[in-house]
Amino acid sequence: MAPSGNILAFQDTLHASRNIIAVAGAGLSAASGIPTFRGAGGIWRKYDAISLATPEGFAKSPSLVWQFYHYRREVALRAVPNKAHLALSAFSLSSLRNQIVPHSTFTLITQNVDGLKTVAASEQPDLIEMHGRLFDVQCTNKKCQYTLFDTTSPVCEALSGTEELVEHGTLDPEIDQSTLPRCSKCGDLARPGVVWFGEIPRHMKEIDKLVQKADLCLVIGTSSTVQPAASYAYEVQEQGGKVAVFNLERSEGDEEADYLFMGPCEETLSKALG
Ligand code: BJW
Ligand code: ZN
Repeated sequence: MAPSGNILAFQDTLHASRNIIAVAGAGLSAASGIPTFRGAGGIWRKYDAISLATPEGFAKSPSLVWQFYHYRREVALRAVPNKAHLALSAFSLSSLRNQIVPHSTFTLITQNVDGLKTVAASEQPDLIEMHGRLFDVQCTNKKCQYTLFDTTSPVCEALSGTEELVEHGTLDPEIDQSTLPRCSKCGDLARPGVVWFGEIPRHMKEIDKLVQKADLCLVIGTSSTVQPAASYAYEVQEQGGKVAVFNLERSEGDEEADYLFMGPCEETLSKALG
């Protein structure tokens, strides 16, 4: 059966749910001015994912990868949460949510690394950043692995101003490694604390438990092309739960959803959760 776009029917399902998860992607932050990865205007249209978002890419050129992530940090630092973040923040507050959905739990599992949901509310034990965080600076030395949450702008002097190169699509491969971000404990080269292709996402055990008990999965602003996040909705449905997709465009597997709300999630989400 084709997914329903009926918001009242969705709200009936929402009210009857007990363990709700949301799986979010780049579309959640698009209205805050943070580019998505795929599709029109997506980062992977301009830059090669294998060079910039794999451990092998970093090993080959830490300089190129740091310029890319420095640029992304600067964009995220200037961004403010949009209406979709605010709707999720409000819904995550148990005092507000339980007026709509009594005795329920809610966890936002985000693939986004921009930290924007974190900025939107103060009380957030229910946020899982499965692809890490842009502002984590992580030691590459396996024996150390120290990670510092650091919002310093720029993250190091050598990267200052290189954001213009990124905007023009020309990166400088020549930046000396010794001037790139270093571990504040052991002094070795640091890397962005994000999860690249081929790496295991964060908090997998916690996520698996949440997915296994979820009876409703909201899929928000993700192309649902990257595993394992793309499979959570399917798993929830397999165990008898419901799935609602909020996306500007059609996304992978959305024809199987119970509900499909096409349009900017900053509009559709506030209506659906309101
Ligand atoms: C809006 C909107 C608006 C816009 N309102 N909507 C072959 C087959 C199958 C799998 C694999 C394979 N080869 C390798 C794999 C695994 C691989 C994978 O899935 N690759 C596929 C691409 C094929 N996955 C991994 O390697 C992962 N690790 C893993 O699998 O480990 C094994 C393991 C798992 C579990 C247990 C044990 C072991 C790691 C994946 C890491 C992904 N990293 C990145 C970079 C992170 C750092 C950074 O930000 O730079 O994560 S890649 C990039 O894609 C980023 C995103 O989080 C991720 C997902 O993208 P997202 O968020 O969906 O963005 P878009 O741009 O794709 O979509 C945006 C959507 O928004 C669109 O639909 C728009 O329409 C919509 N939209 N405006 C509503 N206003
Ligand atoms: Zn270290």
